[in-house]
Amino acid sequence: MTVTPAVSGTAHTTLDDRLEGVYEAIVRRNPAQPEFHQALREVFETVGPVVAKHPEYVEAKLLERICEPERQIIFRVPWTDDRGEVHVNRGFRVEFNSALGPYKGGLRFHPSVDLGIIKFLGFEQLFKNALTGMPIGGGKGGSDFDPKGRSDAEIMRFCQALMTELQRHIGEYTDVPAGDIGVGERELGYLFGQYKRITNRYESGVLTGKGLAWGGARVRREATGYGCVYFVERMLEARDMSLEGRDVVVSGSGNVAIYAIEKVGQLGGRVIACSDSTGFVHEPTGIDVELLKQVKEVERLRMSDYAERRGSGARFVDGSGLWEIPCEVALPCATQNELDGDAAAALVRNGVIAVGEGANMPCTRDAVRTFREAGTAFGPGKAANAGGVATSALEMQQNASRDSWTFEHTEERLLEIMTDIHDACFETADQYGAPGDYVTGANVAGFTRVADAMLALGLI
Ligand code: NDP
Ligand code: 2IT
Repeated sequence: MTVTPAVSGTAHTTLDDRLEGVYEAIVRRNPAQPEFHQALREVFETVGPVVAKHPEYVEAKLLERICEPERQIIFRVPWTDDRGEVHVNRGFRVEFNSALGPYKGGLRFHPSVDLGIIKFLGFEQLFKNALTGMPIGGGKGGSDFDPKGRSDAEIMRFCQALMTELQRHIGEYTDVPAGDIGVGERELGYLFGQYKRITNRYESGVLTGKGLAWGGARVRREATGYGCVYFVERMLEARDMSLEGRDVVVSGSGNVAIYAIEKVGQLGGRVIACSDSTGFVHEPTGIDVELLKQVKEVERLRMSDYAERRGSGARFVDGSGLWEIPCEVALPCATQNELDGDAAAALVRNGVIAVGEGANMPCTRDAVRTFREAGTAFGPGKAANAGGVATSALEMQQNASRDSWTFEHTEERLLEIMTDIHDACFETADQYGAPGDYVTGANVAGFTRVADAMLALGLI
């Protein structure tokens, strides 16, 4: 499987008339949700040929139905801080689509969370989950709660308050949340503890990303970052290249970033920079991933603290500029729209050959266009970061059978799944006349799986 790295001409910028009308109507009906519109637009720009080939999709108003979540839940989350002061946050769970299985997707705690953010994430999740080939539908949730600077006791009380309402909407066969930004093993523990208390059920399959001692699965913690690097390795292989000896820049320093950095090292590459929301560390000899885990996961400190501990070889730079560091592979693993057109142009100018979206929609539309026109191997998030949710589905499988797999076996399954996703995207792009264009491949393959299941289930 080899491809010439040229996808120019496939970077669609206009919508078919038929789709334009549907898109405009959805935007009018969902005002002030720019991230949701952006995610919709990207899918609409690539599924035109599928819709043209399937009149039954048009007749059944599949697009209109897929873009309307099955259920959108918004609720009050009152909690008290350590001084006894009362706070009121907003909780969300958007149950987007259950044609392929129970709603599945993470919970995000970040002050920027609003309905539009959760809807964009839920919409992406739906197609991502379909691409995994596992029996999971799409959903997403979270809160505008800001965990930064909060004590452990405050985090626990907030999680308990959120779950007091969320518990009535979720369940092993209904909706299975997991982590995302600001939600990791600690938060999932408090959430699971409260669910268990209220329901009086040890229902392991209601959440994924759990700790190993209480129903979790090996490799879930590593899965998104590892999976993203496997996906990039497959894209490089399709061009007769590999990660070996390559300089890589990663954004973020959270769950996805840390394990992407670890896997790049295992495959012979070198991560020379990573970041947090305040700035980045540039370390030309390579980020020390064990120290990074200690600083970020154990001590919950900042990248500036990492640089201080590393000494003179590592330089902390306040603010932006991460993507100006010359590298051959870029892995945006922090948040949406963190890499814009100018950053993409700088990366292309400096000779980037592959980009894998570890985060959800980290590249702006301009950035994606720049990469596609330059012929950069570009792995969109719904394909490249699907390893996390795929391993969540493996966790559900282990919970259902009360089994616990080894690290090696689980990682092998992850590798197979990422390879299958790569191949499905690659082959679909080929079939639709856009060789090497993983954006078209991922959107068309994901959309078709959801659309066919919805058709089979009647008017849902
Ligand atoms: P974490 O909370 O563990 O880490 C998030 C990282 O991104 C931190 O370094 C954070 O820096 C940085 N970040 C967050 N918001 C911003 C911002 N507005 N500007 C700059 N940097 C920011 O989250 P994850 O690693 O779990 O998630 C990262 C991305 O990956 C998200 O897009 C998420 O949706 C996606 N994802 C996560 C999966 C998972 O299994 N966890 C699966 C698939 C995708 P700081 O600490 O300074 O805020
Ligand atoms: O964006 C994502 O895929 C996640 N945050 C993980 C979802 C999950 O259910 O494991």
